[in-house]
Parts: sequence; C-alpha cells; structure tokens
Amino acid sequence: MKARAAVAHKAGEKLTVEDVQVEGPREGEVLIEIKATGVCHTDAYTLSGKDPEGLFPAILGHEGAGVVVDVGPSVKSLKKGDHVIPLYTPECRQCSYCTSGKTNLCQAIRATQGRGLMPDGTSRFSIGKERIHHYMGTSTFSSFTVLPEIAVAKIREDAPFDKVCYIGCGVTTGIGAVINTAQVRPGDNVVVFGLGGIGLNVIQGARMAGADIIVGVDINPKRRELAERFGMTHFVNPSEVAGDLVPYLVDLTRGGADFSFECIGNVKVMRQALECCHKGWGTSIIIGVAGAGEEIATRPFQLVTGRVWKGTAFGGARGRTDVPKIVDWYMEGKIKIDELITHTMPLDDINHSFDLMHEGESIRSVVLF
Ligand code: NAD
Ligand code: DAO
Ligand code: ZN
Repeated sequence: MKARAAVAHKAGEKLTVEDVQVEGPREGEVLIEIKATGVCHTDAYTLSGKDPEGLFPAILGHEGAGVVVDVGPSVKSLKKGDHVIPLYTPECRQCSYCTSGKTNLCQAIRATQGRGLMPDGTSRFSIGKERIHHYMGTSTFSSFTVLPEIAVAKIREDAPFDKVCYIGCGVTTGIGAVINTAQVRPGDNVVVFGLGGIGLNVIQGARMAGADIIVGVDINPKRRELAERFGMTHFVNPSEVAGDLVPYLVDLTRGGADFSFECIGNVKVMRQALECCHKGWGTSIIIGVAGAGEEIATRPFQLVTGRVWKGTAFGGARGRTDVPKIVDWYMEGKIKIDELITHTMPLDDINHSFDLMHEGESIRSVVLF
C-alpha cells in the first residue's frame, strides 16, 4: 500500500515528504495508521549524523499514536480498530531480560531493530526499488507503519492521539525515570538538569512522588515559568551563578541532592549532576544521550563516598504494561501533557519542528496526519 512519509535520505539533510510503499504485516506483526507523532530530540540527533547507529535512508519518528488497521498471522493481543502506541522498547514477556524482572530492556528483537529491520531481517518500506530502513522499530513519521505485536501498547479509545503520542517517549521517559529508576520518595530533594521535553516530565514525576525541593537547572530562562507550573521549587541558570555550580547546588539542597537527573546529553553536565548528589547516598540518573564517542568522568572518590551513577532508557518502563496506565493517568488528570505540546503542524511542515527545537522555542511539536 501507499503511505505518506517524511524520509531521511542522508544525515544532515532535511526530511523529504513523499509517497512510500508499505508492505502489509507478516507473522506476528501489525499495520498501524499513525494519527499523530511527536518530534523528539533523539530524532534530531540521528538526523544530524551524530548517532553511531543511524542508518539512511530511513523513516524516523518514535513517539506516535494510531490505530491498528491490519494484523498478520498469529497475532493474538491486538485486533483491527485497536488504539495503540508504538514502542521502541518492546516487551515480549518471555526473553531472559523480561522474565528477570530487573530491566525493561527486552532483547527479543534487539538485533534486527538495531539494523533498521523487522524481526525477519527485512524492511516493510520502499521507494521504487530502494529499501528504506525502519527507525527504532517504530518509524512514526509515516502515515502507515508496521510493528511487531510485542512492540505495541494497546490504549483506551477515548484518549486523544495528538496528546498521548507524547507518552510514546518523553512523558514515560521523564516520569518513569523518577518512579521506576530512582524511586524518589516523599521528602526527597531533587535536581533536574535540562528543562526540555524530558526534564519537565522529570519535574512532574518528582512532584507526583512528593519530592520536597525540586531544583531545575537550565541555560534557557524561558523554561522557568513552565517548570514552576510543573512543580519546580527553585530555578538555577548556571550562567547567573557566581563561582562553581556544584557547591551552589549542594547548598541549595541542604547537603546535596538525594537524586539528580541529567536530561541534556552533555557529559560535562553529567559530572556536575553526579557531584551535586548527597555524600553517602545521592544517586544521579543519566537520561540524556551523549554524542558518539563521548565519555563521562569523575574522581572515583565520588563513588567511594557513596554517590551512585545510574542510567535509564524509556524511564525503565515496560511498555505494554506501563504505557496504558500512563494514558489513564493523563485521562484522569493526574499528569499534564497539553501544556508541553507547544506546536502542532501537518506532516508537510515537519522540518519546521526541528527548527523550533534547535531554536529552543518548542517543548514538543506534534505532527498531525
Ligand atoms: P530538549 O532539547 O527539549 O531539552 C534540553 C534542555 O537542556 C533545553 O531546555 C536546554 O536549554 C537545556 N540545556 C542545554 N545545555 C544545557 C546546559 N549546559 N546546562 C543546562 N541546561 C542546558 O531535549 P529533550 O527532548 O528534553 O531530550 C533531552 C535528552 O534526553 C536528549 O539527549 C535526548 O536524546 C535524551 N532522551 C533520552 C531518552 C532515554 O530513554 N534515555 C529518551 C528520550 C530522550
Ligand atoms: O537494549 O541494547 C538495548 C538498547 C535499547 C535502546 C534504548 C534506547 C533508549 C535511549 C534512546 C533515546 C530514546 C528516544
Ligand atoms: Zn523480552
């Protein structure tokens, strides 16, 4: 069948919106009509060419929502008409990672997903004779996409696609990092570095968890007002701090953060995030994705004296289990999403969403199909 998609032909070039061929679902796969997709920093990172795993040509996008329009043989958990969110982190519930109960990093389709292919080693996308790669197993910048059943979360039908698509990455990553990975408890003090699409969700997760002091750190002063509405209690602009940022944050949190979160992808900030943690127990969670080849550094004594360095992917969430619950939280008014979707646009204008992101103007742009 024909679909309309934004295609990334080469690293560093703009996407081109064009017709692509999409093959129907094979064994264990479903065809999804995408209704809305967010545009995340990670799409921009891959498009820029900095992603060592980036493959071209590809259809990017990993923050979508839509409707199942066809199912392949042996699909049991989904049917035509189901409302769904595609998952870049699948949940097979059978591999040793899933059954360990220790991680959300299901490995069932990891090898082929990393090569931009479906689990049988082929692509469902083409333009003429040219094969187009899938991206993160989701390729939501296409009006139709194909996913394995194990990488699809079924959601309630009254949830608006143009809002809950954001749960496909940013919302779940930020809130999940607080609840699943850090397990912030009432009264904890938290520092969040980077108040963009991820960091603001960390802030709202910290507020939900009952954190006491919630410090937000960002070089963009425009982020302050929204972060305050999401629960930030103190704003710090590093360029306005005289002297070192780390001791300033240690003072502000009365001895150091119980938890800090790096939501930028900057290895220098990752060090500050670790070192502003409380001696003896403070834990720093890396969420940001750093450039290829970059490394983190600190003095080992920081760890000897009890600080802990951790990371999280997709907020530690098990997608098929947790994503429908997060959609319920939104529908019940327990979490905010609308305020973070600052721009919407048709697929034809998708390149504008990358400009807005680079200019620091948007939190989330959502493309409507
Ligand atoms: P974003 O661009 O919306 O936000 C980044 C924020 O950091 C901006 O507000 C910017 O002003 C601020 N910033 C930049 N440099 C800074 C500095 N030196 N000090 C303080 N603030 C600074 O990006 P986002 O969509 O929120 O994504 C953040 C990071 O998270 C990216 O690296 C993205 O790839 C990554 N990410 C990780 C996961 C995961 O599962 N681990 C999931 C999604 C995104
Ligand atoms: O299982 O080895 C693995 C890789 C899982 C990939 C998880 C990616 C999470 C971070 C990338 C940013 C997502 C938008
Ligand atoms: Zn698994």
